[in-house]
Amino acid sequence: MNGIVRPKGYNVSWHSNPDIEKHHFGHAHPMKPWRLTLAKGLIMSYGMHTAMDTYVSRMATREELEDFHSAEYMEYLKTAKVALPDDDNPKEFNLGSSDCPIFEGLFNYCSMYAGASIDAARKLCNEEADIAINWSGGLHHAKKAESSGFCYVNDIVLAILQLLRKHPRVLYIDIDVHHGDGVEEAFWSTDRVMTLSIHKYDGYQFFPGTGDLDRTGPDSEENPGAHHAINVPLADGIDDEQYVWLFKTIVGMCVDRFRPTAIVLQCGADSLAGDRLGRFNVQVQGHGACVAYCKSLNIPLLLVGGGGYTPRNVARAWAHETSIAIGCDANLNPIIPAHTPYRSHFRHDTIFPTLDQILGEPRPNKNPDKKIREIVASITEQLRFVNM
Ligand code: TV1
Ligand code: CA
Ligand code: ZN
Repeated sequence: MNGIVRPKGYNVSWHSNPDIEKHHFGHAHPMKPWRLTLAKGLIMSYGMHTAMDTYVSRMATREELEDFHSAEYMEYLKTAKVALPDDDNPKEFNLGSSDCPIFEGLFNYCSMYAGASIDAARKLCNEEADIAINWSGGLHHAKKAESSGFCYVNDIVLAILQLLRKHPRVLYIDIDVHHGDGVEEAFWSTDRVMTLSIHKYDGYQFFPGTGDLDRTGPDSEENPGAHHAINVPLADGIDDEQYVWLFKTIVGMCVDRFRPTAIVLQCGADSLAGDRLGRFNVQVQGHGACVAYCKSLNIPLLLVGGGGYTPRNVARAWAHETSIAIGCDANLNPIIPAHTPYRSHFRHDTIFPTLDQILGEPRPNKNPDKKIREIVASITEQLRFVNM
């Protein structure tokens, strides 16, 4: 079976729940929890579940959710009723917008993906796992009392709050194509969390419209969180070579300067080529190289999902990244096993469907190397203000 062996003395925990996958945001909505079913099918057909501690995630409690979110917002989220299309929608807490619809089972969906991230963080705190994985999490836009950009509950913030009980410093890294604004804002005023987001930024249009290079945290004498927000704004079409170089260079500098004792990596797969919403040219290999680099730092690592709107490519990336976590990536046959559920979804043209080849028109690369080097220079300067 593809040579999957459990690594000795190294534990990976995998947190998932099939109930999460059954929710629907609505007919035309790009967020499809079903992509998690596709990813799980791939992970299991390769036999990777045998090399991990697997947990069926539970629902987060109200108390746990209110570690970050306001009680009023959580009450509204729990009782919000699915609106009829012709209803005059009040949109309290931004709920019921086209991005954040109220759908059947919404509160259960939110509690389950949050419960999985909280449990995953606790596995790291108890040293029961070296890497903990929740592909259903990573919903980085949610605010204390507001849903935003397909995100209702911020499982990442909740997980980092768990890590902070034990860990003095947490580095948050976000490779989703969108700016990780909700996590950045939540830890805006503390020097115990450094946030780093790489994303598409065009000044105004691309969601959420924030994340320019000079957004580094409120700069004031009294604020310990000043300079602890790092933003890497990019243009369309960045390729693997530039992306992976930038990632390793900047994460390397942040680790040297900040010395995190835990890392949370949001692995949003909408930074891949061919994504329905994203505009980058990153391949499964390049996306995975970011995960491999974080693993190589030998710091407790939490992997969460995030965006990703071309389901077959999301499944490819997260299956590949699961194999990197376990350390069996080199032993995988790139041809997707014959018994994989929904295998036909991975087929393109006449060739055998493979794990790492994604289909997508390459987009013209609008990122000159000079610009990439200027970003690194600017962050180098910023990090001089981070004192440990
Ligand atoms: C319903 C049906 C909703 C079709 C939303 C794309 C849709 C989008 C839809 C969409 C869509 C956005 C905005 C809305 C500004 C707002 C999980 C007033 C084809 C982490 C969230 C992107 C990304 C939100 C989430 C963005 C994540 N883009 N079709 N909505 N308007 N919203 O631009 O970071 O990946 O697009
Ligand atoms: Ca990002
Ligand atoms: Zn995204």
